[in-house]
Amino acid sequence: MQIKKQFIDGKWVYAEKNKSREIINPFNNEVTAKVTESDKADAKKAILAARNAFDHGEWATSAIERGIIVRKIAELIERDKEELAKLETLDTGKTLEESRWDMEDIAGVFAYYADIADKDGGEIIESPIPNSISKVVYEPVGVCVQITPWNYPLLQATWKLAPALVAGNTLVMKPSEITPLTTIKVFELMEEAGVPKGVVNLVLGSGNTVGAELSENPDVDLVSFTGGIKTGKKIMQAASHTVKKVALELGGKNPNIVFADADFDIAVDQALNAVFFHAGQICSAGTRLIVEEAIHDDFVDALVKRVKNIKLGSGFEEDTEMGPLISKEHLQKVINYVDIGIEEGATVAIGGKQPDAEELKNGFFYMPTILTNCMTAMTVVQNEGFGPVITIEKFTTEDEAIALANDSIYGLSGGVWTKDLAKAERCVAKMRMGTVWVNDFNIYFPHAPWGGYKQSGFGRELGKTGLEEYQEQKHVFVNLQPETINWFGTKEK
Ligand code: TXE
Repeated sequence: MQIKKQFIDGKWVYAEKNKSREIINPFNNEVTAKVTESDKADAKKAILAARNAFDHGEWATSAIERGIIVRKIAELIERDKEELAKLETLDTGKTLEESRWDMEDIAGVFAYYADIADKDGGEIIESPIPNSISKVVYEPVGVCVQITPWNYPLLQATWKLAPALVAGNTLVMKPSEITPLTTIKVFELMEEAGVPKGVVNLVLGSGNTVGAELSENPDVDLVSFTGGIKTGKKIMQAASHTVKKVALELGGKNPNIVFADADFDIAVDQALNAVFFHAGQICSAGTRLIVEEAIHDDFVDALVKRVKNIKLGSGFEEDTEMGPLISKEHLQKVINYVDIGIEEGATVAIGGKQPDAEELKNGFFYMPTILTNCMTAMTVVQNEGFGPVITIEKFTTEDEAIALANDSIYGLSGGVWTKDLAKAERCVAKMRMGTVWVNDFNIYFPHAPWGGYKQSGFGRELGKTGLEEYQEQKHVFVNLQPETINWFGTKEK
């Protein structure tokens, strides 16, 4: 099996230490690919290449040129989207249908940033000082490190790559060591699109070695990270030594509030969609269902009835609705998580174990699970499980629903289901989350910002704010009629 290489300074190269890593198909535990295993030395080389390209290259000079190249990347992704979708399913186990949606979104994000690349050249400010010009211009931050997770490997990479490129930065990306395949392919496409040498660099390998070097290296100006909260804290600490800019998206435990006056069938249907895509491995999964007492029992019954029919299997099979979890280690984490919930008093309404089916035995499958009788203080309600698990809590008043929803260290997203839009607006105003959906869940698009309150992180991806993350603002003041001030040393001693 040919070993896939890293991309440094415009060249595909093996890692210094000549080690490699096997990439595992989570559906059957088989090796699908081998990739070179980068180390700290490779990270340093990649940073140096990005530094040189930024300090001595031309990438930052023309926003129009950058827009043209980023548009080309969007077109190439559009051209190769089926191949990319298959690769993503192979790597993550998610259904091909989901991977296809991801690729549409990914091409759309590159296109969105290509569109706005040259649309904001800065602004003239009304100067309070006569005969002067005051203007604000936007400049790239410099060398950006981008560390991405395994759940939406290419989507998360794109949310970082597209704005960073459009803003004129150079970068080093490190995808999750377990899902690098689509990111490798998109680096090939960026090369084909004509991104100049050294502007984009790709290192592969583990977080503790490569990731740590990238986060602390003094030649890096910004670290953008999507992943777990523990790793986010380490990165923030490592980056603090040289006061790098940091942007963190650290997941969530997202409340989904259903009022008794909501459209029952739609709310049931969407409560399932909110969680079970990609087996619940979504930072914004609505895993914390908060249901008004009057409809609680009927709601649980309706959910269980639907969950019974969810078809587990290979992401490549057309009738599969849910694939496996990403890895053996992650499966074990989800098993322990549900077990703790049961010990703490939650009731398993359905699921709560691995499936028995023989054909799923080699994969990392866990059954879609609903836990009732959940209380806010429970670990399963507070911690992000990142699996196909819904916890259900009850409420009786609007204030109680909001208090429950906000009782979390996280604040990424949440949902409210009601036909009373005034009530929805009252809830929205009090919910401490970066995104709140009313009568919907898990909707995102390139134009709107994405990111968290509280320990879900800081900074925003997507939208105009996503571009601003990668820009410095420079105030330029030009005095058109300079005069002496005569303050220092004018009085003879
Ligand atoms: O992610 P890590 P893990 C959550 C989810 C999951 C938990 C842990 O709850 O159960 O995080 O998952 C790199 N310096 N999310 O441990 O470690 C690593 O190589 C620099 C939420 O698999 O956060 C990978 O590229 N980098 C989430 C990336 O960090 C380091 C998505 C993410 O891995 C590093 C995934 C270090 N010291 C998991 N250590 C979301 N927000 O969407 C690791 N990495």
